[in-house]
Amino acid sequence: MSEIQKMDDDWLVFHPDPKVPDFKLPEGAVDAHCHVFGPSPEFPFAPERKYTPCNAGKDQLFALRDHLGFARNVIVQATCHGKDNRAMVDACRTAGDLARGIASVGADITEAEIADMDEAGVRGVRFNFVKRLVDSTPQEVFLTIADKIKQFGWHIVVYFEAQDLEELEPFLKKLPTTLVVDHMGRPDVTKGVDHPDFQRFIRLMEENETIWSKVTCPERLTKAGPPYDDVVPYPAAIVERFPDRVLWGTDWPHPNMKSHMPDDGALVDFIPRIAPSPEQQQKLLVDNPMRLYWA
Ligand code: 0GY
Repeated sequence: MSEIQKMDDDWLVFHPDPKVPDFKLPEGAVDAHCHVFGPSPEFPFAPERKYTPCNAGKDQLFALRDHLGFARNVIVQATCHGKDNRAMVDACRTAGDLARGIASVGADITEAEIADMDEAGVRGVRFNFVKRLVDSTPQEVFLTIADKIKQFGWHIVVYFEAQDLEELEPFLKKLPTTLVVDHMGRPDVTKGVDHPDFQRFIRLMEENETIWSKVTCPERLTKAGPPYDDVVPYPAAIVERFPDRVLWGTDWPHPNMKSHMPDDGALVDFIPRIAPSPEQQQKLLVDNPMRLYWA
């Protein structure tokens, strides 16, 4: 097996040789959270980026999809490309019906630009509130964008950390589309599922039927490391309570991972630990993403 490499600023390059998963994905499974980085110089990274990733282009993503046994991808615009969606859109166009995209846009986005991305397979925008990844955006800007994209039937993906939910909640409730929360709102897994922070997130989903969660990124949330035993109770609780509003993805190529680089095949093997029944797996991996992105 080739060795995992380090980037200059200490974060790791994606796993070069992931295992074939032991868990057999259901037919038509969707990797609903992954990215493409470059390759630069064809698709340069944004000047305002907070990190510079390795190149990880569409061909490598599609090879991983086939290796793991997925049928489709949802490619999420990463902050290192800012609002320049060309790499993501190009990957969607290449994949045709096998990929959908989530873009990052400004309030000046035009209807023609949205229509063009829609035609390429983009189905939503991402609002990022994680301070280490982006400079803060005024709420009016997000509301303007939301107003423009809702006419296309798009939805909004939001990325925030658990400690920020209390302050963000009133704003999230103003957004007029389905909301998909990245990585369960990043719970602190040392606190336990009964902690008020995680219970706030559960209550948010309970009270708002338009809010979905990606039950993703054990490798980011863990303190214990692989096989991520400390993370299991959090996604398992969400899948159990909200089986029709959950999505799963690899998060390949795993930006900003410094502690360890996950084996993507081992991440797939994590799925039956958080969604034990075949019914839950079918909803999580096929029915839910197909309803949200392909209907
Ligand atoms: C993720 C998580 C991260 C990065 C980004 O867009 C991004 O740069 O999403 C992170 O650093 O937590 O979902 O890939």
